Amino acid sequence: MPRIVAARVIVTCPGRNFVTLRIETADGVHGLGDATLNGRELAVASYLSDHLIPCLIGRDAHQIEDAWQYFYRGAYWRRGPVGMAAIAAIDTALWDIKAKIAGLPLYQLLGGASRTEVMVYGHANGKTIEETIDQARSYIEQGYKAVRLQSAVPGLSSTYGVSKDRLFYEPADADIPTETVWSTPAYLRSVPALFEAARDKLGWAVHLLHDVHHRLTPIEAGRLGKDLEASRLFWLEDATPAENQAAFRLIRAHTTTPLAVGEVFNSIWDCKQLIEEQLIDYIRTTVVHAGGITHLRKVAALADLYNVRTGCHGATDLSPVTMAAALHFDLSVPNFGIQEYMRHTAETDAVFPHHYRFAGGCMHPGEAAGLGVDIDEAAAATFPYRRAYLPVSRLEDGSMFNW
Ligand code: KDG
Ligand code: MG
Repeated sequence: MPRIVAARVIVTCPGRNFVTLRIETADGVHGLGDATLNGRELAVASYLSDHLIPCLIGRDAHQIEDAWQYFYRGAYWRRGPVGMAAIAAIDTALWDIKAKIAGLPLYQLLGGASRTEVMVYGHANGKTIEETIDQARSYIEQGYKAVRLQSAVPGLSSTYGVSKDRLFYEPADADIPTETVWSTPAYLRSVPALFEAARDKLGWAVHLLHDVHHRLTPIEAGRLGKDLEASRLFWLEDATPAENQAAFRLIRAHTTTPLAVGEVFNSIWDCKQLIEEQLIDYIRTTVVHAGGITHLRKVAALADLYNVRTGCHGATDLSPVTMAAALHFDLSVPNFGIQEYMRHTAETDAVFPHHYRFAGGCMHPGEAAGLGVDIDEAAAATFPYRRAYLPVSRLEDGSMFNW
């Protein structure tokens, strides 16, 4: 058996923080797993180093399901973003090792390719509708078949999803959270106009997506979905916070705009009702935040029974290790829908050399054995951890709101 003899956590900040688990077997095979939880990175690093790694040493690296069950059931305290990101990192690293030992790209172990490539969507945003549409046009020129549109809300000093930088969007921008102000009425007035103009200028061949980022109540979301129906969105994402899964019945009753949810979910239990009642069209859970490849495959299998497709989260706070793992998953899973793709910076790409590639609006994980991604530890060591938080959000009267 490939016995696990060493495991350690590498924290690096090539522009933003990433937490990576590296597991090694007695034969010198190593595997990587992403454990990054934006703004709470060191909590996962400590959970792994102080509590899970000591129980990992000596185990058979091939027993992936058993390791998953051991750390999930064995904790007694189940689920939660910290614990599930740590389990995800172990699970991903063990799949990487198994595929390397087999000498195959991971997707071959997941049933093989169900498609030749994976459709991704890019992020177009701007301070005005015109700027956002111009940026969408440049994505289309690069071959993208799907683009997410986010435009600054008139009257607000900042809007989530709208970057300061032309190429890269990084919301974790301060060592104490930046306070932002939110107005739902201003937002609801602005979005339909954005999509009407986008259809007018960009036509109908491109898929358009939009992220509400948990800012609405169910009835507001129902109204927005209805207002956007004529623009035929690919999806409307995270319309409301989804702790209350039943709330989606109300949204569903009012609109045929497809709904996507789940980037913050960490287990199948968070989306069980949403899927079983067909309250959503796309499930956004991904490898790092939902217990790794092993658990994500169970989410996808449940979703497949109810015509729900996958749409994995792929923001820049998910490291290239998650990106690679997600692409192997996407290529293999029967009910794949779309994959989010936000480009990492050149520094991040240098720390995590990888085989995945983009061409013509689609991606492929490559044919290297394992995940096809590594970490350059010498480069990683030159970028020490820097505390960085996502902003927080308040309503105009000062009440705390959802960011
Ligand atoms: O860490 C938070 C980001 O991952 C999130 O704001 C990005 O909503 C997001 C998305 O859809 O990519
Ligand atoms: Mg989102």
